[in-house]
Amino acid sequence: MIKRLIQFISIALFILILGACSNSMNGMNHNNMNMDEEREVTYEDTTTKGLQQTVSTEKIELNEFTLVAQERKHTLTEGIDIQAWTFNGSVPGPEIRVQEGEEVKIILKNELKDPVTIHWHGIPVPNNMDGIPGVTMNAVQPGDSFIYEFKTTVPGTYWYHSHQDGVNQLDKGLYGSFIIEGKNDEEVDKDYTLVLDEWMSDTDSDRFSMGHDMGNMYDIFTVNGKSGKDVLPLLVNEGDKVRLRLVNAGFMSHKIHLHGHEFKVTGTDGQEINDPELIKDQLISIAPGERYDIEFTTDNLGEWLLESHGDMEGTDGMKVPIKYESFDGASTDKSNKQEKLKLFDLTSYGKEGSGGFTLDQEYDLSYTMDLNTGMSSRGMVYTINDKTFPKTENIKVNEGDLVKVKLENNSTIDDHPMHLHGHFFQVLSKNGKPVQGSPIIKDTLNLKPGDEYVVAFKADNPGNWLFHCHDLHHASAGMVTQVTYDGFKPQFTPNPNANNQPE
Ligand SMILES: [Cu+2]
Repeated sequence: MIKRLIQFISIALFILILGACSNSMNGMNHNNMNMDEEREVTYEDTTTKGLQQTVSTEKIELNEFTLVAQERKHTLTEGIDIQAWTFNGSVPGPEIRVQEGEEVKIILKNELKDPVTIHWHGIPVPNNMDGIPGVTMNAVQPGDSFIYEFKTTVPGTYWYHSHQDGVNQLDKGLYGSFIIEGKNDEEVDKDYTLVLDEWMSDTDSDRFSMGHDMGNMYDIFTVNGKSGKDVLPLLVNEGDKVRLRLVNAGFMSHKIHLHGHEFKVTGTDGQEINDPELIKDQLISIAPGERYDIEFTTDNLGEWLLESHGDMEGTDGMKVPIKYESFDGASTDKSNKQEKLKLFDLTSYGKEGSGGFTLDQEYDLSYTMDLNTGMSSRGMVYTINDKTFPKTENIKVNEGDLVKVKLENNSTIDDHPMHLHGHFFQVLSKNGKPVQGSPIIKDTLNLKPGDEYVVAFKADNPGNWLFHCHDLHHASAGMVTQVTYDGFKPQFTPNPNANNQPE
């Protein structure tokens, strides 16, 4: 009660302060993407008064539909309401399910007070559909619309999110899953998508004065927008073949443990894993932006947990009950979130095959990206080859080039989940050791401190494409570069008044 009162007073005070300086804040303009300018965070007041409550996430199986960005009140769990920014009034936004090869047309309508865009994370779309303000389009202004059109060529698990001021807009809920069902997908009885995220229960003014690494500020972990006992259970029948599509929309890695069942990791980032073997009691560590598809057969009647392991304050909230419908006993399964189980190792899993690239073949270009953490007069910065965006050096390619990139994480404590837009890359080696087992094709690759990976891709999608860290606290503090194609001209004229904030 007292805490609520303090919270109320601090929010009220905050609104007053915000009111006093709102003119100067609204006047801020980041259109020239210049990191040298002092960055102001444009948080509005965080009350939920007068806002409509969120609805549950719908499934959209059409190939033409509208996504409306709008503000709502969202209940993470009983007693914890937050001001959310949503697509179609839900957190996550609609689960989009379309067929491989379909042409989709999506109308984005912006009913927020800030500009937004949509980026189709992992889907290789034409450059002008990638949704990057100031790079591929102008941010969609309040009251305006934008039409995205592309063909869904590669089946798999993807997601979409705003790429305007992403560090704040994703935090507020502007994301959803995007499933492209393949012609040759294996039939399953249940196909569930689980979108992971973290939230702050207390948005007091501390967050504005803190540095960019606010890991411990996120104290509520959610699955499909709900935490703890409000997470919807997954209902199964005995003998079901179940597919779970895990999507991490947050800024922290989560180690996920499936209780009571053997399972296979069948895909990552929309790409199949070759001949995956059954494993049990291994933790799938899923980094920001990554996806993992797992499959299991329900051969163990009862009620089981799919839970996050670790000892963060929010860990407890990230638990999904798996309920057999014919089971009427009491669940005997317990959390063992502190147990340090084996971490699933994607670099030695499944069967060898050809992914198209090898370490010793010839490449047209080789780049090195030294990822690091530094200090500047503005606070923490996250650098690529000692530079921050937009001063980072672009990876310049010609169409058709075979490109090899060595990524090194020289930060001492920060993970860097690096995401390349518009292309998949093949992971060839980790810490000097060639990848064993299945070829690994991804669009987001997490580097732990000290990690070094070599990846390769073919420059086959002309445009200007971001390559950045998906801990968007790091991206917004510098860790962004671009893959740029020689001779490519974007099909839009940057509007200096659009407040374009690509990172
Ligand atoms: Cu990072």
